[in-house]
Amino acid sequence: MSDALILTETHGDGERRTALIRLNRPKQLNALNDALMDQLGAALLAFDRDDAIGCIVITGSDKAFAAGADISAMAKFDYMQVHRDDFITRNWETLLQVRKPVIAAVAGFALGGGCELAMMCDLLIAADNARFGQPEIKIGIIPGAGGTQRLPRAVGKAKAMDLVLTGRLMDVQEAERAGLVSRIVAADKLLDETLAVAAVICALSGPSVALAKACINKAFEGGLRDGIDYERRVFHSLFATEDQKEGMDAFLGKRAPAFKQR
Ligand code: DAK
Repeated sequence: MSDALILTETHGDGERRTALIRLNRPKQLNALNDALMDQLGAALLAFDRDDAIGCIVITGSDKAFAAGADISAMAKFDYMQVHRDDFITRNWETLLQVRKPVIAAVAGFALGGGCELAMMCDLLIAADNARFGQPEIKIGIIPGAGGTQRLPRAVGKAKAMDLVLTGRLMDVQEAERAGLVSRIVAADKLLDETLAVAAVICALSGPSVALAKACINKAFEGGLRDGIDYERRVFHSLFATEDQKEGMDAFLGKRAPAFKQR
């Protein structure tokens, strides 16, 4: 499918593999449009349902993770159209429904909607040529896919204001220092290093990984007391899993755990 807007493959040789999704509009620096986001959402939900998949990676090209929402598509929109079509909400946030970990492997530009997509992921592993920004202000709009909310939570108010109000880009070192990026790796090792992290996650207990992700998202999205209460309920519930028994028995028996994913 040469005109596919995403390309998918799987990696790994364990019981659970990693799904790799490549954004595939190279000539437009992976600018995001409705059709691409529909395909991305469908692939994410299918991999989330697939018991043979333990972790999902989203990546772009060497030059761009994604340079933002497609400006040529947006230029024609008017208020009633974006309101009526529920632009963004209808199909751009499907990623948030995924319970398995999703890693963004970012090289090159991650701008506007591309930076917002990366911020919706759970881990962000970046090549040393990655650049991040919310430059929407330069084209007369503001971040509209969560950027004004997730960026300050990730990098703090001062830096978020600086980036959003000036539209400047930040390099990967600044992004890592500020807390947006989990790890920086050499550009030519981006996929290898990301797939290695994904393989570690795939070998763990899927239920506890999914619930750990849900708890951290509570911390990110809500208040402290609600988050602690939620964590406590989830923590208790893990004692109903076979993997908790196995993990602890294995530790006490000084052997590797054989998780059953239940
Ligand atoms: N959209 C469409 N095409 C894009 C694009 C984009 N965002 N970014 C790049 N391209 C296209 C260029 O037009 C060019 O196409 P051709 O001229 O070759 O046909 C091709 O990709 C290569 O780009 P350049 O020639 O510009 O490449 P350079 O290396 O010189 O520059 C760049 C790379 C990333 C610095 C530059 O392309 C750039 O500044 N791009 C725009 C970045 C940007 O402004 N991103 C934010 C987009 S706005 C909303 C919710 C969310 C959003 C909006 C509304 N609502 C709820 C209503 C989100 C908005 C955005 O993301």
